[in-house]
Amino acid sequence: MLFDPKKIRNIAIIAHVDHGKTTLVDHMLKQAGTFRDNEHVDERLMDSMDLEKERGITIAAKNASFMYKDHKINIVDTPGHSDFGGEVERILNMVDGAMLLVDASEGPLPQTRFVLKKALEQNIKVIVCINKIDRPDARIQEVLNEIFDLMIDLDATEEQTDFKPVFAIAREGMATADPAVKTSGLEILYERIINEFPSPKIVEGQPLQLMVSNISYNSFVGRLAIGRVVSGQVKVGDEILCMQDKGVNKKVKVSALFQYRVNQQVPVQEIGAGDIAIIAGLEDFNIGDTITSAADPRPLPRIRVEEPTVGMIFSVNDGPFGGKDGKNVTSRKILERLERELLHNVAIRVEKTATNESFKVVGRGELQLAVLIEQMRREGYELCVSKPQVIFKEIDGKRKEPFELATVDIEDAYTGVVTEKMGLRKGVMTNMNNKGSGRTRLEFRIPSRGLIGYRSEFLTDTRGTGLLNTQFDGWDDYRGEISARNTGAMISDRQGLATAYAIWNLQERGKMFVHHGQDVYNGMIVGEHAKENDLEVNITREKKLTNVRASGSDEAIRLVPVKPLTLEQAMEWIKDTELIEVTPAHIRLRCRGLDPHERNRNNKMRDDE
Ligand SMILES: Nc1nc2c(ncn2[C@@H]2O[C@H](COP(=O)(O)OP(=O)(O)OP(=O)(O)O)[C@@H](O)[C@H]2O)c(=O)[nH]1
Ligand SMILES: [Mg+2]
Repeated sequence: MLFDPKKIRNIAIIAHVDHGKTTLVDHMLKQAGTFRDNEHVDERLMDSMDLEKERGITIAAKNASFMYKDHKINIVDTPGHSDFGGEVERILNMVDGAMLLVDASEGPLPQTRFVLKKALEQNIKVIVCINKIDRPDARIQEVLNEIFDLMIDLDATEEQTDFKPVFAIAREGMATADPAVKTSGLEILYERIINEFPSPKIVEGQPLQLMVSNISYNSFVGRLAIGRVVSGQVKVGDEILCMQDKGVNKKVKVSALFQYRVNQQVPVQEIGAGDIAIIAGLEDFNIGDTITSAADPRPLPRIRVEEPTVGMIFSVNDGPFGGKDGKNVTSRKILERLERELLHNVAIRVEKTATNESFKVVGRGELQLAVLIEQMRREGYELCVSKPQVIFKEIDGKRKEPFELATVDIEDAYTGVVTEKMGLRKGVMTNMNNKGSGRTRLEFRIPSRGLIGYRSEFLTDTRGTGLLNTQFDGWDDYRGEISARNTGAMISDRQGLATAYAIWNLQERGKMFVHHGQDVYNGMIVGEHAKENDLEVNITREKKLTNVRASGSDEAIRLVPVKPLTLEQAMEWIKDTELIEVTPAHIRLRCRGLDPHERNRNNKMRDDE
């Protein structure tokens, strides 16, 4: 359907992680009367992927659309976690306005800075919304000042810094111009969206141009390209040209068209300039491609996103249990899956390695890679992955490494220990702000390398009360060695079943990873040795039976309960010489080389050092 572009608003919701974007979008859709009164609507409707529901975070940007009065509002919910920053960067291409949400207590955090910077760079109109004003620790005026300072810091124009904030309690679906006055809905937010965000800019009299900014899939028609129609219009049956990277052009016919109604894709016959189109018919395309008229093709400039900073080696599971519970286990299957990921994940790259059995996957952060591995696991893949490694660069003959801006928010009592640990990891404090409420905010600039494996230690050090946020902050001189884990591994020296008796004997020497009755193999890591060196152990040992009963009662076997390691815990724990074996049913740790002779050689080398 052709819609008057003046009545269209294309907007994105951007913020730091957990500041309430998805919750706000929920209420915006509901209050716009998009559901029947008795219709069941899931909470955080837009977080539709399984992993999003489980983790309570948004991973992929998603479109929706609703009507407010006679206006059509196309809205994109974006992820706030910095590892998924690439999603935000490409989405800003599709919109003319961005609603910046800021938590009334936490204030602007690293990802707030990142998304605001990207929006300002693209000259997108920003409306500031202070959310969660119901929090007992809300500090609205201070947060407003902090946002102002951030804008100045990012070289915002006078017009941009002269913002008029909205205040909200997204969870209650309420927005207000005055935090002291409660309202009963989001009226003011809708009004500001249609009055302050511009209608889409349209180049008149030009043929069809659309940049693919998002990708979706429909089991009837296949892969779908999503983007804003910059000029012209598109109809079912049209001949279009998909202009790809490196000058590759493909001519195809539009087989179907869809538009969003709330979060559903509904078929339409034609879509005009300014609106968001979902196009079927092209199988092979990528984010950043231009879809344009076949008769008069005109490419749009490609989007560039920030470079990846962390990589992991993904390889075939060549352990003795390989193929036991996965259905996709060959290197060919793994490569196919990774190539499929590249089609919609702009922030990930796959590089070949010296062998055909492994690939280097690079991305924005450990969480992004962990999510990919977790998805593959659920799809029946088996693989081994290495410890995450940062990517080094050579600039003017000097070795450079990625840095992060780490913001920690902790109880005053923990500033000592956190500062010390950050220092060991080559972090330099750049800011300290005692909020006077018993909590302190510290900022560090630290090599990304130093942060790998630090999160769980940070949580332990702050008794689970600390908040740690990081944001990529450019490349800088290599800062030298950073010491790794200072404990060894307990390595099973044979295949068999772990016994309670053996675990009971070993558990005082460290932390166990396996439980009684679990299958183990030669070279599998069954526990953490509290000392620095690795320890070869027989975890299958049975208690010797004797004819003579001991005079007293046998010592009771009390086992410390073992929680299976999660993928992320495993990623934090392992060293370069170790691997994580990932299968649909198990996360195991193992030595890189399973040959015991080789292992002994390596151990000797370590002892000599
Ligand atoms: N107190 C309070 N909590 C809120 C409010 N809005 C959202 N929350 C809570 O904040 C948490 C995060 O909300 P989400 O909507 O998932 O946040 P998000 O910004 O979409 O998070 P990501 O997509 O992962 O970046 C949830 O537990 C919400 O219930 C609010 O106005 N007040
Ligand atoms: Mg969300």
